[in-house]
Amino acid sequence: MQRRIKRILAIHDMSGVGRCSLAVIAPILSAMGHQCCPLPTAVLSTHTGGFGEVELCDLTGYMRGAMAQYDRLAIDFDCVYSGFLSSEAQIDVCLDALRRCASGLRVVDPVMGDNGRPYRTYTEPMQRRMIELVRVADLITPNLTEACILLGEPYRFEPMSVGQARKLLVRLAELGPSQVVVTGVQMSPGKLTNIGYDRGHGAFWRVDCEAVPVSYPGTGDIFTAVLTGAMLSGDSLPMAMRRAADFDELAIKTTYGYGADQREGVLFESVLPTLWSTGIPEDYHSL
Ligand code: PXL
Repeated sequence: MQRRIKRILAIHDMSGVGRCSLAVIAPILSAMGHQCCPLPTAVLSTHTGGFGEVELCDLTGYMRGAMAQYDRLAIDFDCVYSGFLSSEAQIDVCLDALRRCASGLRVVDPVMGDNGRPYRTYTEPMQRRMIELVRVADLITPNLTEACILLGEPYRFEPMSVGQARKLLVRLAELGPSQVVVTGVQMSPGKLTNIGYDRGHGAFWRVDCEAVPVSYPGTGDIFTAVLTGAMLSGDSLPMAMRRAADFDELAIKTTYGYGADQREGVLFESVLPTLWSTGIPEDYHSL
């Protein structure tokens, strides 16, 4: 049955302060007209990026129970979208959820780290096993740090040529997903570029954004949420990439303009209404 409102199982943590994961993904997907069904991996007092000791309650057992109930009720999803995990065992729960969504959109944001460093809760086995989720995904959205972890390569944040960018995307697609987007790549001075590959169409894409000299937590979660919402609404991959980058860029600039505390994430609430625009993005280019 075609649902009028798409139902998305969003597997991510719920952090109380710091504007990341489900606290940004759920309002974004709702604003885009979709139903977000949160499957929280953990509840945290804040995200792990700069607030010191964090209160974390792992929900692996809860996740198993919730999925078993969805099974009993034969509840299906138009999209399963996984993100921040808090235990290695959650990889198996996600694998099961992704496999059961064979006719829907399977999105894996392999959240593991940023700026060349893994997040402190991500053990080496979790990093190694993330590839298992990538193998069953249709679309993945690593940042450059996560792309390097997936490919077992050292992280280098330096200008990338078109040839290097294409090769990176193809190697990630060879792991399984037919669509790959890598965020936060350096290709032109003063810009940050999101690069994409659609294996089915043999097409490579780039979407450039103005670089801001501050890095905010949660911007990757926001990007993947808008990208996923846009794909479910019928955008092409490059249109969805542009829509996601525009929203992120506007939220980042607004936050930077106010000089808000970096740890608090971006003031996406101020720009949320822009998601209601039905305009068709066009500022994307072949890579
Ligand atoms: O935005 C990624 C993210 C998600 N969830 C938690 C995090 C982070 C990044 O720091 O700490 C709990």
